[in-house]
Amino acid sequence: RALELDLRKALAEGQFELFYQPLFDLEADRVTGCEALLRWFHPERGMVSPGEFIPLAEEIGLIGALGDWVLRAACDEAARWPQHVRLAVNLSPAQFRDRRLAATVVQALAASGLAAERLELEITESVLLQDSASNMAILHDLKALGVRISMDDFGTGYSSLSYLRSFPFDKIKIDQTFVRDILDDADALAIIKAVLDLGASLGITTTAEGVESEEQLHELRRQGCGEIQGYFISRPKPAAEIAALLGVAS
Ligand code: G
Ligand code: G
Ligand code: MN
Ligand code: NA
Repeated sequence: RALELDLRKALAEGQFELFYQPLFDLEADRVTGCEALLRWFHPERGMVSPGEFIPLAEEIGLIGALGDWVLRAACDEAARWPQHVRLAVNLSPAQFRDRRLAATVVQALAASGLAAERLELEITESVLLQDSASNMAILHDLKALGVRISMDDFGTGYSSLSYLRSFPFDKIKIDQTFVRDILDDADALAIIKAVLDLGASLGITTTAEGVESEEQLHELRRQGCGEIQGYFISRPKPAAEIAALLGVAS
C-alpha cells in the first residue's frame, strides 16, 4: 500500500494540480465554461490518473480534505476568468457523507468572490443511489445557494431517467461512449437524439462529452446540441494555459 502512504502526504506536499477543460457553447460559438480535472504529480511515478487515486482517497477517508481543496482552488482560479465563463467541478458520492458539503461550497465561493451562478457541480447517479434521502437534502441545499447541478456520464448507469425526475438538474452530460460512436452506429445516434430531446423538453442544457473530431461536432450541431466538450475543442490543460486561452491578462 505504498500508494496509500504517498497519497496521505500528497496534499500537504502540494503534489495536486487542477487542469481545466473548456466547455464550448455551439450557439454562442465560444467557450462558456471549463471543467476542473484533478491531477496528481507523484514524485516518482509521474502523473497518476484520478481514476486510480480518487477511489483510493475515498477508501482511506481523504476525499473530504481533497474535495475541499479542489473546490477552493478551482473557485479561486475561476474568479479570474471572464464573467461569462462558468466553472464545473466534479463531486464524488463520498463527499456527500459530510453534511457540511454545502457550507464548504459557501466558503469557497465567499473566499474567491466567484458568483454562485458561475459554479456547476457535476454528480453521477450514484449520489442519488446511495443514502438518497440525506444526499437529496444536501443537493437541495446546494441548489438553494444558486449553484447549478449537472448529471455527469449520463446514459451509463442503471436508471438515469428516474433520477431526472427526482431532482431538478440544470444540465445533462451525455457520456462520451455515445459520442465516440455517433458517426458509425445508428443506435448511438438515436440515443443522442433522444437525450437531446429530453433535455429540450426539460428545458435544460445537454452537453456532449468526448468530441474528438470536426465530423462529430457537425453531427451534434445538426442534431441541435447546445454544448460540447472534448479533445477537438481542447484537452484538459494547466490553469495558466486556460487563462491565456480565455484572454486573461497574466
Ligand atoms: O480527467 P480524467 O479523464 O482523467 O478523469 C477521470 C475521472 O476522474 C473522471 O470520472 C472525472 O470525473 C474524475 N475526476 C476528475 N477530477 C475530479 C475531482 O476533482 N473530483 C472528483 N471527485 N472526481 C474527479
Ligand atoms: O467522468 P467525467 O466526465 O468527469 O470525466 C471526463 C474525462 O474524460 C476526463 O478524464 C477527461 O480527461 C476525459 N476526456 C475529455 N475529453 C475527452 C475526449 O475528447 N476523448 C477522450 N477519450 N477522453 C476525454
Ligand atoms: Mn465530469
Ligand atoms: Na462525464
